[in-house]
Amino acid sequence: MLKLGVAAADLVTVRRSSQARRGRWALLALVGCAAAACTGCGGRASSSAPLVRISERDFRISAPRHVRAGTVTLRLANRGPDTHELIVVRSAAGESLPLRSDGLTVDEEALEDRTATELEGLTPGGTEEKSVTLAPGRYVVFCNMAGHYLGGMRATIEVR
Ligand SMILES: [Cu+2]
Repeated sequence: MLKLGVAAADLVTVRRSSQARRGRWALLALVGCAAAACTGCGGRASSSAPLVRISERDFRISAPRHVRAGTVTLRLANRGPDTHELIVVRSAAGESLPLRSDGLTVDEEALEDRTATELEGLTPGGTEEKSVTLAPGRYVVFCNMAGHYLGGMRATIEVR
């Protein structure tokens, strides 16, 4: 787990501090690290960038309403007890995001060209950081595990 974390740090700075029973969550953590490496194109977390703290629980997201435009470090904490993820997309006021045909998940592919970043597979008790540069505008952050967006795991952030 630690070795994987270091390897993933080449692409993205990932800090995980899962207090969950390690055996049970080892596989999920592995998947999480692999996913973090895949989405590493979002860039390295910068220590000088303002910190934006976001926390997730079943089933809601706590995020600041306003964030200053520019490069920030997202610090995502999963207060569980479920596994969660976070996707950041630009969104018009009052817009509901398009759903896939399953009726349970947001159609991420349809939002690809306005997705700022994503953090995937965060296990309960874990935290993860990722750097992202946000242009001014309105953003929706949400979790796209099946049913979680509809269950209330979404929040709006105004970047200005
Ligand atoms: Cu979720």
